[in-house]
Amino acid sequence: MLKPRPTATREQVRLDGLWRFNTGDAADTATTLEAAVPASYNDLFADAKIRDHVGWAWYQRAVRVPRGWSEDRIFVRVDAATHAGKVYVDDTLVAEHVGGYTPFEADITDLVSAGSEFRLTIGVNNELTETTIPPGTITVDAGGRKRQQYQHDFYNYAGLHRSVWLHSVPQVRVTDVTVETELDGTVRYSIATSSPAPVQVRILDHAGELVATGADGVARIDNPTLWKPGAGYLYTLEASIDGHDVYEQPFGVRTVSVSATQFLINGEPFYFTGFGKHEDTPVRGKGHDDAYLVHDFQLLDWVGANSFRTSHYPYAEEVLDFADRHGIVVIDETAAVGLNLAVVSGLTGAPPRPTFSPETFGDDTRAAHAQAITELIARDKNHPSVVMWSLTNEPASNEDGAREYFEPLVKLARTLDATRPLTYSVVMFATPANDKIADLFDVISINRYYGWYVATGDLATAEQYLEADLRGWVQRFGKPIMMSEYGADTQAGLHSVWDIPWTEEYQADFLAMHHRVFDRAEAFIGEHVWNFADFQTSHGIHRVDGNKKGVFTRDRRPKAAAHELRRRWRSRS
Ligand code: BDP
Repeated sequence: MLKPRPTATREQVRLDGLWRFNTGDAADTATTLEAAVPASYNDLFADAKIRDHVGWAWYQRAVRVPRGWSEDRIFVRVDAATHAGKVYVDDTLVAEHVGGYTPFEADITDLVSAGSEFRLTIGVNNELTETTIPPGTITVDAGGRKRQQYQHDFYNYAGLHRSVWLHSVPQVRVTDVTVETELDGTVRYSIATSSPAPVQVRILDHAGELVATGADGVARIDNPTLWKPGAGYLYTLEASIDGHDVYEQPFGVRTVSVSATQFLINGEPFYFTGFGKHEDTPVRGKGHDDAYLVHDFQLLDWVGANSFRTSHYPYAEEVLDFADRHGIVVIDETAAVGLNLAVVSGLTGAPPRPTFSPETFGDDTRAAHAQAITELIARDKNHPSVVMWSLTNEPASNEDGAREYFEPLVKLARTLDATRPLTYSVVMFATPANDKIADLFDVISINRYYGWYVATGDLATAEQYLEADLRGWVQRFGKPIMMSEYGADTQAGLHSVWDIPWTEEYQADFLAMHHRVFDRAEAFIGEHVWNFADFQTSHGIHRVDGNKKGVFTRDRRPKAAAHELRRRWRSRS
């Protein structure tokens, strides 16, 4: 789906700000509550009923259509309604969408008119079930109240997490653009239109100078400036339909591939340094915030990180646009986190249920997962910063049924995008001996907590476990391997002269131990620490006001480990 962009033929109004808000079965025009957009609604109000609400919540406001739009088609676009959304123009339902981190839109031209006002209502549902991505379970307690459980630790924030737009497009228009590049400057593109129409293509450089024109789906740039990690040079593909439309699609000239045990960007070996992140800040929850966007990228640069993973869902498009411009490398993940019922029994002691079965995660879950992959690739395919798709985090890839579940999804992702490698993050219980799906993927990304959940406080034993584990994957699969999660909860300000878990010294020593092992490992292509910053979680005895594995606190102050990482990563570049 094309991102709305201002061009000579297209205009946008961003509908961010304060909207009337209520929870319940229907929008309530008498409500006195107002909610900020974009933001999660959970932490805005001092009301536990709203914070713990399970079901629909409603946002409503008046919108005036700009006077000059009478010849255009008019759309409402919702960048993210987590986890499902319904859009009404006055009393007419115009769009419904399931999936909390990808955009959807509706053509509302026939219901509104230029210069006049209408009532825009958006319902947002936060329920997670066995057929949503991510999955969860809803129970009803003794008082008749719905309770939400899920298999991931981060808090189930909900609401309008990203911008809502009113935008105009011409009647005859470009509806999709796909760009693929080669290092010699060959640009292959395909363009879809709303009705058959000839499309002219021009390629402009960063300064807006014409550098190539397209014919039959190909354009050639002489001596292209490549998009590189650390140097995000962008061109623009301008697609126009004479007399009707112009759309401008930024892109970078770069290639990505995997060869034997290396990860190559522009044919050169790339080593990932960085983090698994979250979209998570105080008060706003998962709401996108440009100030945190800028600051987080400043901190990535300060610490010497060249990359991050969008754990555990697609991030706001603004984040990827920023990464494109600044040369930060991204592993782009679907919201398929928690396809693992053994994790629940590990935490609660409940008898294990098989993860993949018709009663648990079966065909309907897989259909939702396929939709999540399709929408992720459709949205993010043109971002040069995105070098790999992560199809899922920590599934039960060691259990029966995993291969049958994942094989069609891997095939689907390869059909939708043949240019990017695929990976998934491997859970602790899945080992080189019992994992059933790693051979289907290009890169093996492993999440391991030796020295934290296993061999807690014993870094010498942890070091042996880690080394044996890494060696096992290389021996069985012979593919590039990276560490997609390793980390230790750390209370900022807690210190000790001994290796005591939760202290800042322990986190730093824990990371140093891992780095010694990585530096000896074969086929090893990168290190992503868990996590960039502390983040909010659901309640539980395993967390104290959230997950504290951040190298930065939730308000982005460095712990001692951040300085350690900075010494290591900055000396590499
Ligand atoms: C891993 C998950 C991650 C958690 C982390 C942890 O992938 O989302 O936050 O463990 O326990 O299993 O800190």
